[in-house]
Parts: sequence; structure tokens; C-alpha cells
Amino acid sequence: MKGNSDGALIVIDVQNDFCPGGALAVDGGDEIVPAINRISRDFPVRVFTQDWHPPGHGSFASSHPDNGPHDVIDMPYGKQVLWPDHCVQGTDGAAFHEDLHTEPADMILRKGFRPEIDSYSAFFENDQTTPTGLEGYLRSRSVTDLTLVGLATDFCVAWSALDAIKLGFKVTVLLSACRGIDLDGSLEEAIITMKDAGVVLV
Ligand code: VGL
Ligand code: ZN
Repeated sequence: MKGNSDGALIVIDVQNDFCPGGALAVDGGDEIVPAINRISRDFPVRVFTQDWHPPGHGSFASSHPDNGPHDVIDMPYGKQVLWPDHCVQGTDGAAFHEDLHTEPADMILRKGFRPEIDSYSAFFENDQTTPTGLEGYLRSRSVTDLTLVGLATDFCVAWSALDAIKLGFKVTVLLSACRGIDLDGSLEEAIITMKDAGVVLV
């Protein structure tokens, strides 16, 4: 059968650790679940991502004895914000929110699994060059347009949206189905950067 698709929904990191009660809780992170459930089947292609770190991951403040959460350090690939331990592979915190309907997912993409490098974006790790494979998957399914939802607006959603624009996709971010971390104004900055890059924000 010819996969005659063009639009994909990309659901970013709707995992317990990013929801209230989680290790890196985003305010209202769980509030977006019903909206995502309502729209997911409207898209011909649906990809869900999971932040998926090994214990002792390089983005964890606990891996850097001289630093604390939210410190910014220099890694070989550039600046890196340090986070509390979160989304450790196989833990309950790394699981999808229990009310999120994951049956519609065509593909579940895990990212951030290399110990020494973080991956906010669903397309490239934080060195901005190591691919996750998502671009190839979407192209092989004839996808040209992406709608992004999920957590967090100012990190994984924004980095994914900006990479998608660079790769030539048409990108919409559905802000009502996203929530942000907002570290030192990072939410407003991300929104301006996405808008300037040509992301459609609705
Ligand atoms: C994320 C910080 C660290 C996200 C993931 O999903 O936005 N943020 N890891
Ligand atoms: Zn992470």
C-alpha cells in the first residue's frame, strides 16, 4: 500500500518525570494529555518521543560534583544545562503519563541514551550533528508537515521545532498542548526564536 501521508504529529516527552510529582516536573505538564488524546488519530503519522537517559547521564547535575541543577556547564559539544536525575531508562519516571493514549503511536523514538551527550531535539543530539534517525523515518513516510505538542515548550519542543525547520519541514507548534519549564525567561525566548525561524505557533 502506498503510504500517502503528509502530516505527522510529534508528541514530545509526555513522561511522568515531566509531570507534577516527577523529578523534573513542568507546571501543568499533565494538563495537555486530554488534548493530545483527542487529536492524535487525526494525523496520518504519529510519533511519540521519550527522553531516555542511562543512570549517571552527563546532563544530570549529580554527575558533576561541583555543580547543581540548572547550572550551565561547558561540554565538548557546547553549553549544557544540568538537570535533576530524570527519565532514567526503565524507571516509572521515564514511562509515558498513564492517561496518554499511546496506542495510536506508529513509532516511539527514544533519545538522550548516549551517556556523554544530551538530546533535547527529536532530530539531532545536542552537538547538533548526531542524527536520531527521525528525519529518515518521516521522509520515508512522505511526511512534509509536522505538528508538535508536548514537554517542555522551551527545551525539547523548541529544539525539535527549530531542527525540523532547518530540515525543510513545515512546522506548527500547538502551544495549548505544550507546557514550558521557563528557566530565566527561556520560554519567551524560545517562542520568539521559533516564530523568527518560521514555526507556526497556534
Ligand atoms: C527536557 C530537560 C532535560 C525536555 C529533557 O523534554 O524538554 N528538558 N531533558
Ligand atoms: Zn533529559
